[in-house]
Amino acid sequence: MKVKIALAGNPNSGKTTMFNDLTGSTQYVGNWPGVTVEKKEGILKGQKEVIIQDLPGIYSLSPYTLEEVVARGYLINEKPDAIINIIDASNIERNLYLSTQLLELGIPVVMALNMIDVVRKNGDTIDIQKLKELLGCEIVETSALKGIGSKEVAQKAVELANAKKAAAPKHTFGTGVEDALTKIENTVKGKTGNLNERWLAIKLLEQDEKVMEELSLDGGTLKAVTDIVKECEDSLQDDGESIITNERYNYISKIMKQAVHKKNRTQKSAT
Ligand code: BGO
Repeated sequence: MKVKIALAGNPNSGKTTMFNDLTGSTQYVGNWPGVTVEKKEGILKGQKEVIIQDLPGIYSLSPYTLEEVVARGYLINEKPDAIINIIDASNIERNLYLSTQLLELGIPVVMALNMIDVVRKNGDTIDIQKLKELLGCEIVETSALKGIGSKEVAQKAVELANAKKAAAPKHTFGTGVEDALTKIENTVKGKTGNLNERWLAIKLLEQDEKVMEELSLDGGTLKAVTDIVKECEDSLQDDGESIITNERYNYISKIMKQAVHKKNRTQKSAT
């Protein structure tokens, strides 16, 4: 049986470099159906049964750009067996925004902490053990440019895919948000097709139009969800999308404080 592994990350994280390293000359290039966004697929070197699906470079799984819609559609509908989330470790704070969302999909995730050569050259350090603990996924340090770690990250993804071991995200939102999410999950239970219920609840709290449109809930359920969202928005005095976004940023700041040590930051604060 074929194993499908998706390669997801921000633009400029080194995705193309890693994809080439993993697949060599076995690439098929086309377009995603109905759009002029490039679709690249390849076979993992030395492992004929493993397909690597390169996804468009994205910053988030929101529905605002064509690339986001394509990448999200693939992850949600095709459900790859595992995701390699490649991040530019020298820009970790910005890159983690997408990671927090990928971890919520209920799919096994391994993070490739790419550009680790740049991190080391800058004199910065990342506490991998702490990062694993805080994120709840496997992490491999890589330098796609130098061919370091790519094989290990792919191997880890294959292992997780075979074990069907979904990421166990450690992030929880604030109590008010978690309460609303649980209520939404209970309201839409049994009406979500094969979509991950927690992911869907987050999207409904964000009032994600594309998800609402595709899910086409009946009037009663939609009203119940809208009431829960409104109650949460009123009590936190913000709109659903901003509430979720702000909480993601707070979580990322906590990760930065606990797991990332920037040499320049220390120098600045010492003066
Ligand atoms: C140029 N380490 C380092 N140091 N650089 C890396 C690594 C790594 O681990 N991985 C990738 N790069 P893409 P997306 C470039 O192209 O794979 C570099 O968008 C240049 N080009 O070589 O394209 C990689 O697919 C001129 O750099 O990323 C590339 O995700 C001067 O990161 C860039 C300097 O990689 C983006 C760099 C003409």
